[in-house]
Amino acid sequence: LSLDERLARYVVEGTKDGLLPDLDLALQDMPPLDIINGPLMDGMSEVGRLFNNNELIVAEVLQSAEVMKAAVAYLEPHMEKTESHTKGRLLLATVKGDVHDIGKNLVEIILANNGYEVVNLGIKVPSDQLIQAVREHKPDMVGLSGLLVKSAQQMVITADDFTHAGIDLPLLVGGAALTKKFTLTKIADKYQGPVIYAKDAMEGLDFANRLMD
Ligand code: B1M
Repeated sequence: LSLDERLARYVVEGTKDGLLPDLDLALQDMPPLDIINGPLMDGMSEVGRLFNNNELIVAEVLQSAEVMKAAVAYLEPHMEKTESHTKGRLLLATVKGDVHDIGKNLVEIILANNGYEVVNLGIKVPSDQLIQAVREHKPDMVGLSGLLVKSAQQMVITADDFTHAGIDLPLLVGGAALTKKFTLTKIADKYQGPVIYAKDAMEGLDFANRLMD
């Protein structure tokens, strides 16, 4: 197998045997983010496909998620960073009812490495907790992640709750079940502030940079 195929296979098979030496090899000619967005994400897509076809069970998907997390944690120190946290503060969460956090944590790593202070509230975060955290941490923007179809709906509810709480901070949303169209119609419809859809963590960073400029 090629190196890319081996990296994807660690994720698909949920095994870490040999993962770190292969990540070291990959680091010799690829930036860490390309390793994540390329072979590791290919592996995760395959896991999603197999799970969808009932060829994997939740326990096996969890193992794959552990491998992905271990790989991201190993690659993180190799990413380029700016030293200061001066560009702005992002409050970040996976919405209520959703436990998926790998994409959210990637957003945290990428923004934190690029000069943002990130307050990560974790998973399954309901709007009242978000509203309280906005008041406490006074962020410059709020980031919501969610991978389930029902999470997209939960973002609409959260946007509506924000509006009723008088919050109009820029809202950055992302996750597999979301689309730009859903964001600009359903979510924006309930929100009094700007809403931005990011298809991946880098796009999230681009939007954050544009907002803070
Ligand atoms: Co689940 N899961 N899962 N899962 N899981 C999906 C999402 C699913 C599509 C799989 C499938 O059926 N093909 C499906 C959703 C169906 C739907 O609603 N459309 C699904 C399901 C059904 C479920 C359960 C209901 C299964 C069950 O229990 N029967 C259950 C839900 C539990 C719950 O949330 N209440 C469940 C559980 C799990 C595990 C716990 C086993 C595990 C998650 C572990 C964890 O996160 N700690 C898991 C996993 C790993 C997946 C898949 C296979 C991979 C997700 C992932 O981590 N991808 C996923 C299938 C898939 O997506 N192909 C699937 C890698 C990650 C880097 O990508 O998070 O998309 P992602 O982030 C991307 C972009 O979306 C974007 O940037 C990232 C790339 O740079 N992004 C943002 C994300 N958030 C952003 C925020 C931003 C900006 C960009 O700004 C704030």
